[in-house]
Amino acid sequence: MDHAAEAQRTDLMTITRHVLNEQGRHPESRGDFTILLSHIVLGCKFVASAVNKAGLAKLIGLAGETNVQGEEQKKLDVLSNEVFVKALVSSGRTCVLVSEENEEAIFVDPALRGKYCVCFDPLDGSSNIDCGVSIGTIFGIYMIKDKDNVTLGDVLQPGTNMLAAGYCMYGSSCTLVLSTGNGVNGFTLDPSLGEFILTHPNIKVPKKGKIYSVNEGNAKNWDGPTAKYVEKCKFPQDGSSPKSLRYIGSMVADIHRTLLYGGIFLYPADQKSPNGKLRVLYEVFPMSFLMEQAGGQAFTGKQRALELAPTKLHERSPIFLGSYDDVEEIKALYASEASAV
Ligand code: AFP
Repeated sequence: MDHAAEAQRTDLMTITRHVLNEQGRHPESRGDFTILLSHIVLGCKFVASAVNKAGLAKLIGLAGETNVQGEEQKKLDVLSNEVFVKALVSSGRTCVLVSEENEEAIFVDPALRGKYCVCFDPLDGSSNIDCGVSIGTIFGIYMIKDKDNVTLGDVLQPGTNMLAAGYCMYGSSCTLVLSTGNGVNGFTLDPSLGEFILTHPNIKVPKKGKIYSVNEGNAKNWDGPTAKYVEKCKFPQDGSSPKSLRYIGSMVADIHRTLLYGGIFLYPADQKSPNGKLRVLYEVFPMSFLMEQAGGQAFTGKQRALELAPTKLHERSPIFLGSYDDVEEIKALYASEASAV
């Protein structure tokens, strides 16, 4: 009998226990973050259950509304957004919320205010809902600067100020990946217990990977460095094997695979979308934070992604993120293009 494995199976590290352990590293902490996280976890469990039941409950289908980016909104998007906004407000620990689904920031009623700001995409990859592909919730957490003088500046902070970030992937299993700035850990929902259990401790992205992930349908509009990079992935000149292409079109799923298997995920700028597609506050920043915490890198084509200083809530940015060495290569291509000008 493997006693170590048996001990692990019966000594369950739930996400709450893990965060309480982390809290021990901050003696001044009063448990506010743990409470906030437990509300986020509740939102994730609700959405996981709704996603699982979607077909049965006939929740799939257009709600007849469009979101701020002009995309068709599905019922699950509306539902997930409502659940997260209510869970975050009722935690009593938040002050400003930014959701992909709301044009304006939500300023929490002063009576319910706490010290955290949360930027989130309640259901990213929603165009994949109808075909059962993995989708997810993405979130990034900041600390408010001054509780009595709350402004948009509290959420328009560079990603380097982020305290914690994570995502929950609703797929063949439901996995919540979290970093509080001390590495990255993955927790899988045990449906029989209703608890997220630590299953992927201390995730490290491989230094170099064998996979590239990009929407190649946009290739005709790419800039030089992106086109050269993808060409190198397919026809390497250094004798190495070509990389494999994997692209789901659901950022949570593509990043989850990249974190575990290594490689690079690209959503570059192109002639049609000079700022790329992905949103800084609730896609680029949280995923870049996680990737760096796992030992990888995140680059915009010009700078370290987390050093961007957003000026608009729904701002977009090109993004290249993944294994350290793979991102180094694309950085070198952009640097040589800049020096050639
Ligand atoms: P949807 O929420 O509209 O499905 O968009 C998903 C997403 O924001 C992100 O999750 C994907 O990585 C990216 O867009 C896919 O974009 P393309 O469809 O242009 O490849």
